Amino acid sequence: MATNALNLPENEYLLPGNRACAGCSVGIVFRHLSKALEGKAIFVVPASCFTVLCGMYPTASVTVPVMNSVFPGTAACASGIAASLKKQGREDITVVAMAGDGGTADIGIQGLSGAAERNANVFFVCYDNEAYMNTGTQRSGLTPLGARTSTTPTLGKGQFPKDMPAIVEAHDVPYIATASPGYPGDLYDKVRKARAIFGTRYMHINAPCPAGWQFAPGQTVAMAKSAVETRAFILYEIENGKFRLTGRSLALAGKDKFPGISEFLRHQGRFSKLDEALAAQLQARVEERWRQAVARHIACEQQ
Ligand SMILES: Cc1ncc(C[n+]2csc(CCOP(=O)(O)OP(=O)(O)O)c2C)c(N)n1
Ligand code: SF4
Ligand SMILES: [Mg+2]
Repeated sequence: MATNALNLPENEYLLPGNRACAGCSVGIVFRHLSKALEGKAIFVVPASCFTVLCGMYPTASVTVPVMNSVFPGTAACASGIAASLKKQGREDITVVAMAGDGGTADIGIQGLSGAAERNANVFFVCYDNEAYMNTGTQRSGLTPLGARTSTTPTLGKGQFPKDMPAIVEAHDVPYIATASPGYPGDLYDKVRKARAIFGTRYMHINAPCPAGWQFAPGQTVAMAKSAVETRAFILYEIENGKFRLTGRSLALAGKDKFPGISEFLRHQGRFSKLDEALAAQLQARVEERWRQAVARHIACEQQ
């Protein structure tokens, strides 16, 4: 049975109160991730909003071990810890490298690539808030086209984001998934699955950020859901090369009418200058990526 708010286990590894902004989605992500791992995990974290959320002993807000690593070394540190745990016969502990989009797709990408190529026994989680938020919303390789950031202040970013799960897939790793704090049951179930798999596992999580995207803190979950409803963010998993739409995205595959991308973006201050030309460019990309995802889902089902 799929996990939902009613049958989610009560164990908690996130303590009340932390230094993240009000309404930050990263706490929702960590809460469900750590529940699924039953706290049996060591986290390796580069500088990011998640470092701030975790805090420092003795006022840390999480009850799992966290090692702060240098930016480019996240996956390498995690690989070393995994090797050490193997030596000690403690492979029941999951090593989670958890980084933001900057720490994954830009500054940490070579370490991730090396770990994935070696199939190191590491679970790499990218929470994608779509900019370098911790240092004041600079654009990253995963910032969407047209989003205004402190380094793209007038016209917005001029490029589409990298397709990070596709980059990791090119390394032939055993498990890749996307997830959303708007659908924590789906996230939880995917972490449970990833936990039981040996090798490099990669999860890409859409992480709405009230401060950087400029929306009201109470709208975080609605924003995460809207990303999936408009198909700006697609929920799927790739297990040993087999692609499958999951959760709400699987349900949407049977529909032929969807809210437009501007339904999702018009509530975000970073897109306050969204015009028809930009909306059309973004919509075309959504349609193309959705078409590819549905076609791949059907093709894999028929195999
Ligand atoms: C090698 C290196 N470059 C730059 C920095 C400065 N820095 C600290 S946090 C941060 C932003 C990280 O962005 P992201 O990985 O997306 O995480 P977020 O802050 O958005 O959670 C940067 C650039 C650093 N600490 N080390
Ligand atoms: S800047 Fe965004 S991601 Fe960072 S703590 Fe604040 S809401 Fe969370
Ligand atoms: Mg970020």
